[in-house]
Amino acid sequence: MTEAAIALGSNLGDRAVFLASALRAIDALPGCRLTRVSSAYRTRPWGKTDQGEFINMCALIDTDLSPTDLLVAVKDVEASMGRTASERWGPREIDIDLLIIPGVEMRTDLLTLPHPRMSERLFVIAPLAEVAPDLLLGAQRMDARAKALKAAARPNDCVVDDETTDLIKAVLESK
Ligand code: PH2
Ligand code: MG
Ligand code: MG
Repeated sequence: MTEAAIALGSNLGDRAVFLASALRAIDALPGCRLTRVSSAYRTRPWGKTDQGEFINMCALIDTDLSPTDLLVAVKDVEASMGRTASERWGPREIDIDLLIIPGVEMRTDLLTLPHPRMSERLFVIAPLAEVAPDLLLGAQRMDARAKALKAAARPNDCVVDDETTDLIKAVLESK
């Protein structure tokens, strides 16, 4: 059994429903169990800026799957939810990315761990620091990384959305 940190994002359609459904589907995967879920954050689009605001979250899971099998499984969840978008950094109904599996460093055509661009992205680091403040990225703790990125951020780059957080938690608690 290993732990994995994952990121979720949505900026198309009913974002809260996509995120809650994705989390439920991940918890229902064979050999996977959701252990912690962050708040939902409203975040400014990064990379390609002329698109709608995202909602981002992070979660921790316990899994029996290998990193590659876990990636295939979460990509299946994206597909089963009707994800259509494919433009790089463009709008999408649901995006599920693997961030960190402690002790695993890998680089294949399919998967690089830790996620190669996560350290610069407040929309990934802020929710991850909430569920795993002492997780290390290189030599740095996630709470320290979040503090550094927040100090350099603009006011509405990444803000907790209490209403969406409560809505998603309610869906996850109703089995
Ligand atoms: N995902 C992207 C590109 N840009 N910006 C924000 N704020 N949140 C995202 O999840 C995001 C993004 C491609 O995966
Ligand atoms: Mg992504
Ligand atoms: Mg992705």
